[in-house]
Amino acid sequence: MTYIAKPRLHHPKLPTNALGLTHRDYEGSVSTLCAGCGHDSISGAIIQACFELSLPPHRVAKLSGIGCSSKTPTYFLGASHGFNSVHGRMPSVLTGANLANRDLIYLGVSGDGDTASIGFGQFAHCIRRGVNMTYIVENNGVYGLTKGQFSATADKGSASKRGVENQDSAIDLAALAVMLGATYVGRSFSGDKAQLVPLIKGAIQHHGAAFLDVISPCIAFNNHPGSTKSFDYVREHNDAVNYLDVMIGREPITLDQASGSVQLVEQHDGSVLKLRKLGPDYDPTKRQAALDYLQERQASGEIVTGLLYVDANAEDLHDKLNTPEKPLNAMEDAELCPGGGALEKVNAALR
Ligand SMILES: Cc1ncc(C[n+]2csc(CCOP(=O)(O)OP(=O)(O)O)c2C)c(N)n1
Ligand code: SF4
Ligand SMILES: [Mg+2]
Repeated sequence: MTYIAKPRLHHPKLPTNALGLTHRDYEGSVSTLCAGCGHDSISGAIIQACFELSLPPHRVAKLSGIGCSSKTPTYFLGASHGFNSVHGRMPSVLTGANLANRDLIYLGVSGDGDTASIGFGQFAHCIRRGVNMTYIVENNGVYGLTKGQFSATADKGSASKRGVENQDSAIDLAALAVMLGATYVGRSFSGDKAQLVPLIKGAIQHHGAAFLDVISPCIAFNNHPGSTKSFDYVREHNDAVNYLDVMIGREPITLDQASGSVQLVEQHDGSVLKLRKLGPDYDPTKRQAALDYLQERQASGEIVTGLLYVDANAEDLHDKLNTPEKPLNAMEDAELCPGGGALEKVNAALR
């Protein structure tokens, strides 16, 4: 329960990271979600990723919309900035915050209802603009908070808990993100922390729009036979194309697999993504090939997971707009308002 504070005491021998912080320093309030909800596992993976990256919690801004998924930022990174916005409006609030202060690390958390229906336009535009963020959709194929209606990511032919068949085509958010111009796109499963934690770490290190579609079963309304977002279905149909390691700074790169099955991708900030390739022909640096593979596997009922696409030298929105480095809240009056003369010049140029 969010009003029950977690005890501050912890075992004195808990491991610490480079900042001297423990895992506990990255936690939030006690979760109020149903016990066993996939979303709680994703919160655990975010905590683990931020701890391992030694992120200063006060440098992170977490934003969300409305839904069980959008409630989760309360359950991790309790010492970070947080804003629980309106249903489907997280992307525009995040874009505004990012434009005002590029120094923070932006984490957008949303649901399949929040992103693929009411917030669909917002999602598309913040991805195509290349806002520097990690955008995570906790995808359960239903509106969990409002008691289990099909969402737009529910597969055609999948059955609701009451046995009603979904007649509409599903929206594949990961494929759409690739198409819309996201420069880091991954898909994973809340039940596979070994794959999910490094994907989140790589997304946070990425400069540009990073999008993660995480299948996250709703145990209350969408975990029955006939559902294609249940724990059993995802385990049986998971086609993992790769597993990732993320190396920060000057960590030595060790190749523990045959080099043919390992792919190294160096990102903008010097971090290296080390991909243990499972599908030997899958190359995540090729946008069109990624789309073809996603559609081909989807047609045979498989769920492709792993790092699906990355452009390691991407530009973000600030690079495109050539905005000043300094956050707006650190500027003096004279910088924020150049005066009437400057306005007169702009107006004259438009006459
Ligand atoms: C403007 C507006 N319309 C509708 C709702 C009702 N509503 C609340 S949450 C939700 C859907 C949430 O689904 P999803 O984003 O998939 O999150 P989940 O609960 O499944 O994690 C809806 C339709 C609302 N809160 N605000
Ligand atoms: S209703 Fe579904 S999505 Fe919401 S907390 Fe319960 S299991 Fe999770
Ligand atoms: Mg949902």
